[in-house]
Order: sequence, then structure tokens, then C-alpha cells
Amino acid sequence: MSAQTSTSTAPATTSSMHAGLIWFDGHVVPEAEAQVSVLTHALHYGTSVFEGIRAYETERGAAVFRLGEHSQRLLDSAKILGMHPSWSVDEIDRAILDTIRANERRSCYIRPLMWYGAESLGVNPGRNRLHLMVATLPWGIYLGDEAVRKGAALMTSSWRRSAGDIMPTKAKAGGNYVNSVLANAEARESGFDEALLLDKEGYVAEGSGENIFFLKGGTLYALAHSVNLRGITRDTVITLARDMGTPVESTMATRDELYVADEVFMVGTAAEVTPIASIDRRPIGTGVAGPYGLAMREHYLDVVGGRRSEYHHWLTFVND
Ligand code: PPE
Repeated sequence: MSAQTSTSTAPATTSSMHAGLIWFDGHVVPEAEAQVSVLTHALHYGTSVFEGIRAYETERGAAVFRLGEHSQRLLDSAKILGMHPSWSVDEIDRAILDTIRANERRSCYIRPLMWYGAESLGVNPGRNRLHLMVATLPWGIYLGDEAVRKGAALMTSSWRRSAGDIMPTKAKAGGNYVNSVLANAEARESGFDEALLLDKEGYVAEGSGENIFFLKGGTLYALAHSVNLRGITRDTVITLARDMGTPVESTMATRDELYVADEVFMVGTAAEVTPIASIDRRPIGTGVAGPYGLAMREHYLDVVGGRRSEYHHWLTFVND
């Protein structure tokens, strides 16, 4: 079999998958056996919903961060697409934990995916069965070690974030991600680390796979939801910042407000907390990863790694 391979030099470390055992419609099977038909509805029309979750190594073994909230968001995405899944939050949680245990992962990125199968083509998915799989992957630093250490270089994308009356932007739906793929590719091909997408009014929406924060005059600003994904890391960082005594506000912002912020950083399950050094070649602050963003990154990694017991309610210990 010959497959066309991507020429992208993205540092995301999924180039060879190493997914091992995959939970596929209730059975745990080797990756090579977890196959679908080329007539799969989701492959033709993007009719899938997915999640991105991380499990971290802790003193008590692997722990999944905010598991139930991710499983609930998967079901919310399915509801938005009009899907009628038979799996409950608890069943999805269990499938995820079973997959981590089957692979004996100490830490991993977790990708649950729900999609319409191959019973019929045509946009109406009425007759297509829903499938569910859970894969666990070794996945390191999303934008690469250097982007985190030095701060990432962002480029305002020529692609606008889809409007909420064009695509269901609150759903993590496969089809929505063509928008992210195009923006990310444009940024990388232009020599930047990541894209910054504006909404159709010109306000900053989010990165291709991250929510955005900026710090100005001692206040932390979280970009308002508008068309952004309701990020679980965004919610985590707001909570951590408030607990650290930082005032936090939710706001709309134009790109020029970000240019003159003291610091900007991006957050997401994959990206964790990634400081931004420049936007459109303008240095943010002093043009290096800022101290608040770096401190928040360290704090976040302590919390997800189980080193802060006051946040253990966010962790599901895999071996308990
Ligand atoms: N916005 C978008 C568009 C997005 O895809 C993500 C997650 C976020 C914000 C942050 O959401 P949360 O993970 O709940 O804090 N992006 C996932 C997919 C990345 C990928 O390349 O695939 C992720 O971080 O898992």
C-alpha cells in the first residue's frame, strides 16, 4: 500500500503513531485492526466529534486531567451535530481508563472519536451507525520545546475562525477542523509556530487549537467565548490565576490590543500553557516568554502532575 505523506515539519510528535491497543466499539484491539471502510460518512463529510485529553504521571501512577468534563463535552459535541449516541459519560470515562490500562501508559494524550459509519453515502446520515474509538498516544510538547522556552511566534491568519451561524464552533467536530488545519499550515509555511484566528468581526478568536490569554497592568484577560471553543484548560487557568490572587476578566480584544499587552499566552490540552514571544513579528513585552506565563505553565504542570493536592478533585487516578 502506498500512502501520500505530509511534508510538514510540525514538531507535534505524532509522526509515528504508536497507539498500541485501541478501544473500538467496545473491544480493545491492536491499532492495525482498528480499521474503517473508505465509504465512512465521516471521511466524506467530516461528521465526527472528538476530544483531546491528557493523562500525566503522578506519584500515584497515571492520572487523567478533568476526565468527566471531557467526556461530557464529547457528548455535547455529538448533541450539537444531532447524533444520538448510546454511550453515557460513565461509559466513555471507563473506555478511556480501560485503554490507558491496556497500554500500561504512565502518561499520554487521549483521543476519543465518535463518527458516522459506512451504511450510506449522501449528506443525510439517517441510516449511518455511530462508532466510538479511544486511542492513547505518546505526545510531547505541542509546539515543540523551543517554542515553550523562548515563546512562540504567532501570525494572524488570513483564514477567519468560522462564524457560529456557519459552523457549530462549540462542537469539537471533525469538519470544523479544516479551518484550523488551513490556518496552522499557513502559519507554519510562513515560518511561524502557530496561527492566530480572528472572528468575522475582526476580534481575536483563538489559535488553531488553543485559547488565548493576555496580561495587562496586572490583570489577566481571557478572551471571551464568542466563537471560541469552551476550553477546559481556559477554565483551569482562570481558576488557578484567581487562586494565585490575579484579577481575571473575560473580554473581547482586537489584534492590536494583543500587540501592546505585557504578556500573551496560549492554553489547551495539547499546548498546555505556551508563552507567546511575538505576534505578526511585533515583540510582545520584551519579546521573550514572559514571567507570568512561564510561572503559570509551571503551576499548571504541577497541578496536572498531582503535585498540588488542593486540585486532586480534577484528577482521575487510573489505578485506583
Ligand atoms: N480551541 C480549539 C480550536 C481547540 O482545538 C482546543 C483544543 C482548544 C481551544 C483548547 O481546548 P481545551 O483542550 O479544552 O483546553 N485542541 C485540541 C486538539 C489539538 C490537535 O492538534 O488535535 C487539544 O488541545 O487537545
